[in-house]
Amino acid sequence: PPISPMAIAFDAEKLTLSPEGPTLTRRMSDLEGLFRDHDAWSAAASGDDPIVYTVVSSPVPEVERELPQSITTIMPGDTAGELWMTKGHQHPDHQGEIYLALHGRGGLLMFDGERTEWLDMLPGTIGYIPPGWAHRSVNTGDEPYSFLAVYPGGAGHDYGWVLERGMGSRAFRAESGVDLRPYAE
Ligand code: S6P
Ligand code: ZN
Repeated sequence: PPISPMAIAFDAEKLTLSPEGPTLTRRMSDLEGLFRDHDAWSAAASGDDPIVYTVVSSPVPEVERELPQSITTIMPGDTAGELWMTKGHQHPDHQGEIYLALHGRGGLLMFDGERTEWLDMLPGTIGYIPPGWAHRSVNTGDEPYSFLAVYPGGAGHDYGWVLERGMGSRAFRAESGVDLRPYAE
C-alpha cells in the first residue's frame, strides 16, 4: 500500500533520520574487484576488515513511484593510495538522482560508458546525476564524508555494470586532495 505523507526529522549534527529505515554497512570485504591494488584490498579485507561506508535510509520504500532518501557516510582512508569509495552503480532504467553534500569533503565520480565527470562535493553542494550516468562517491578528506541521496524508488542498483566497465577514472590521495587517474593505469 502507498505510504502516507510524513515528516522525517533530520538531525544536522548527528546526520540521522527519524524515523529511520534499514541501515546498510559495507566493509572492505564487500568491495571485491573494485580497488586497483587487489593484494592491498585482500590484505585489508582478510585483516581487520574495516567498515568503509554505511547507508541509513528513510522509511520511504524503494518501490516504483515513491521517492526514497538515504544518507551515506564514507570513512576517511585509502587502499594503496586509492581513496575509500562506494561500490558505484548504474540505475538499470537510467533514472536520474540528486545528492546533497552534508559533511566532510568528497567527490562524485560519474561515467556514462564513454565520458567521466568529477564533481567536488563540499557541504551544501548539490550533485546532479543525469539519466544513464553510473555514479560512485569518494571521501577525499580526513574525516567522514556524508551526503543525502534522493532517488526514484524503482531506480535499483546495477553493480555488475561498474564491475564490467569500471568508472573511467580512479581517485587517489594527493597533497591537493585528489589525483584522478585513468581506470586502466
Ligand atoms: C542510491 C544512491 C545511494 C547509494 C549509496 C551507496 O541510488 O546512489 O544511496 O546506494 O551511496 O553506494 P552503492 O554504490 O554501494 O550503492
Ligand atoms: Zn544511485
